[in-house]
Amino acid sequence: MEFETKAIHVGEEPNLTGGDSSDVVIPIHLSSTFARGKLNAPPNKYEYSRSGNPTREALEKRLAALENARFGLAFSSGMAAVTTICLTMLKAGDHILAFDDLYGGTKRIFEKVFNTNFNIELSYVNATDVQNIENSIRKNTRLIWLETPTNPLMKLCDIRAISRLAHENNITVVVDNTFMSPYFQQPLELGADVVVHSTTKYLNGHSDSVGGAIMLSDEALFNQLKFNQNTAGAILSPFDSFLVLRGLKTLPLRMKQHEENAIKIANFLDSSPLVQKVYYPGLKNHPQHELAKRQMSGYGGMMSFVLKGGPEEAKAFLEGCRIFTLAESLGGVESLIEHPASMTHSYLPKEEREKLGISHSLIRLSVGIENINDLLTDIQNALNQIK
Ligand code: P1T
Repeated sequence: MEFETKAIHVGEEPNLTGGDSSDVVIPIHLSSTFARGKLNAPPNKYEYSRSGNPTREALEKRLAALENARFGLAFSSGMAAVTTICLTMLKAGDHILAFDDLYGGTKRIFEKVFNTNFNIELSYVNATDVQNIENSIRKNTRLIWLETPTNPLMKLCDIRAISRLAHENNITVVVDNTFMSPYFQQPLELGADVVVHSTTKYLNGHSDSVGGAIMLSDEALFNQLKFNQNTAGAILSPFDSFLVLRGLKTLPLRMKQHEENAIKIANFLDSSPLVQKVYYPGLKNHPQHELAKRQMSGYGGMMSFVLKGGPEEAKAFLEGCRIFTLAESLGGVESLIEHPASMTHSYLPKEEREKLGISHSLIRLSVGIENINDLLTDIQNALNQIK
C-alpha cells in the first residue's frame, strides 16, 4: 500500500466479519476500564485504558505503518516519548551522544534530569560530520540521539552512515523525525533503530493537540517501551488519538503544500538585501543540500534565517508579521514565526546559543499552507517595518 493510502486507511479498516455495518471512522472510546466476565479470566484485549485503548491502538497502527515500522506507541507529548526512551534504555553510568543542535526541551531533560539527577553521561557533537561522531563514541555510549534537520539551525546528518557506525559499536540510534514527518524522511529505512515524533506538529497538523510517538521494529525493545509507557503512564488520550488519526489523513497533501510555499519563501528571503543568511535544505547554498537530496524525498516547511542588524531589527520584523503568528510550535496548517533565542531555546545559556549560531537575529519560520501571495506580502510588510 502506498503512503497516501496508508495515511487514510491503516487502523480504521471496517470490520464486517459479523455481517453488520461497521464504522468507517473509529469511535472515540472514552471508557477508562473494560468489564470482565469472570474473576480469573482477564479480558483478552483491553482491561484498562492506560494499558490499551481501541482509539489509541488504531492510531498506533497507523503511526507504525507510516514509518514502515512494526510497532508504534502514542504518548501524551513529544517530551513524554523522549522521556520514555531514556527511562527504558539508560541506566546510571551510560552515555548519550547527541547532535549539538536539538530542540531546547530535549537538551533540558538530558541535562537537568538525566545528567544531573541520574548520572547519565552526555556529550554533544556536530553530527554533520560523521567523523565527529566516531571520535566521540565512548565504551559506555548507549544512545546516539539525532535530529535531522535540527531545530532550529536546520543542520543535517547522514542517518545511514551514522547508523552503520553505531551498530558496529552496539549503540542504538534514535532519530527525532518531527521536522520532516515520515512523508519526507524515513529514518528506519536508512538504518536508524527508533523514531520519535512530537505529533503536536505535522502529524496532527492543526495546532489543536499535544502528543508524541515512538515507532520501531525491534520487538524486545517495543515490549520494554510499552511496559514503561504503561507503568509511567504518559499515554495519549482517546480524543487526541482521534484528532491525530484525522490529521494524518491529509498529511501528504499538507506536506506538499508546506514545501511548495517554503521553497518560494526561502528563495524570497535569500534574495532580500535585509537578510544575511537562510537555512533551508532545499536551497543549493545549504551546506548539506546534496545529503538532503539523497536522504529526504522533500525539503519540508521549516526554515530559519539571520536578519541583518541587531535585536531591534529582529523585534520589528517579528512583531511586524500578521499572518505569520508569533508563537512556539510548528507544523500546523497556519504559518508561525518564532525567535529561538528568547522562546524555544531560551533554556540554553547565552554563550552556548552564540557558539551554535542561535543569535538574537535568528528567526524561525514554520511555513503554513495559506496562499503563497499572502505569505510573501506578509513577510515583505514585516521587512518594511525595519527602520
Ligand atoms: O512539545 P512536545 O509535543 O512535547 O514535543 C517536544 C519536541 C520534540 N522534538 C522536537 C524536534 C520538537 O520540535 C519538539 C517541540 N518543539 C517546539 C515546541 C518548538 O516550537 O520547537
